[in-house]
Amino acid sequence: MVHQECIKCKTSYGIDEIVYFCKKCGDILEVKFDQKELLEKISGKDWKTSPLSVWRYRELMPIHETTKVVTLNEGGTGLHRAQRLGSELGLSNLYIKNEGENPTGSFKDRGMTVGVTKAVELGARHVICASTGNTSASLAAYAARAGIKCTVLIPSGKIAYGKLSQAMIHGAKVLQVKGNFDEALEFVLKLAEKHKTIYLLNSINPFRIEGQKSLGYEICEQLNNEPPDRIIVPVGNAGNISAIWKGLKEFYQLGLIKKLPKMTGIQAVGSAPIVQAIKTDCDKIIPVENPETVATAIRIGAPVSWKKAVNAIRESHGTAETVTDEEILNSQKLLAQIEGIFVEPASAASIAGLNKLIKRGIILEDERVVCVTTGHGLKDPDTAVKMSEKPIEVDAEMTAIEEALGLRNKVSILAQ
Ligand code: AN7
Repeated sequence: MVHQECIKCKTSYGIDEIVYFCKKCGDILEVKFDQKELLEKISGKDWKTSPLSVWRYRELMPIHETTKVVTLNEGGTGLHRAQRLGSELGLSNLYIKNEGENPTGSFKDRGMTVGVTKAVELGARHVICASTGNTSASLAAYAARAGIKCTVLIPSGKIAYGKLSQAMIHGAKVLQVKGNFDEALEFVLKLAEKHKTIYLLNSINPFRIEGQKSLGYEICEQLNNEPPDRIIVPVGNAGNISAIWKGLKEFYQLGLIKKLPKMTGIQAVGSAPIVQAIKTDCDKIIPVENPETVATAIRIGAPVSWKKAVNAIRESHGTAETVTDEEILNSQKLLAQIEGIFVEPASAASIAGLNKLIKRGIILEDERVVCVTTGHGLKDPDTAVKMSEKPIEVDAEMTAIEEALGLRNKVSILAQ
């Protein structure tokens, strides 16, 4: 039977029990399916009959059959062959899985459609999260869709404007905590513990991870069930890389794919506790007290799902790498300018990481690589404007416009 299970001591909890940490050992939980039951559920099922989306995989989601789902058509994002970027970086088979194409502009929607559906199934009337921006934007939208109350705690000053505007317009109660994301998360964990009517939807909630695992399924299906050699993911709180790995492993266990990609996590230099743990082969992370990076989405010093992420990277024989703010911004610009894909800085960390790993000789020219770009560029317009060529102000006159475009001389020569 499908159940929630502690990742450490394996204590089991029902899927209708509201529990965020193991009551015995305090570790985090994951949803576990019975292998046989899953095989029965999907046997004879033709995946191709419904469109590529999170709910194409309904049988693989821990939601009761009769439950009405809360959806805005999430998932089914493009997997774009990036030939020009590939040859620029020295790779012949590069793909971009562009999660900015989701309803609220980030991969978080995959988790929220399942998480908020679960909340409604459990009878919750009030949902909450702490967020660096995208989680709050997504939760606010899905809570609005479900007609339930939403509260979000964000670090003051440091969240991108696009994301803040989303949380606000969807009617969430927005609290700007005078502190960083990690402090905000501590408060929501305590709030959910203390006030049982508030349902917590950070990625500590294993139902969110279930929705996000569809990202792994989709990559496989978009490549005709021949997974890439490597998937590169920006890492913050570490839910996404863990979720993708869970999805890939399930597809493998179901016999749908024959090999597993190397999971590769990228963090910003100023907030890289997971990279540190991987590089020093350590079994614990050392939280970063004051995380800093231009990629505010991944400005997280104490990732709650670090253990799952470290497992995913080690089990898959992948790796982890840091990138500087400068490398992130250069990659964001490059992707926008030679592939036409506009992503937010955190997302560009995957491209910056790829570049670095190719230069270091860790990724070879013939590897098939998928970079996940996690959020849309319009989430953070300020950063994009700051780093781009400024608009040229001109008089409303043809001659001035031609002059600005360098067309003035040619025209006058022709006119003579
Ligand atoms: C664009 O919104 O944590 O490693 O509170 O918005 O699963 O945390 C955002 C994370 C990568 C990192 N890219 O994913 C939040 C939040 C973007 C993001 C991440 C985030 P996780």
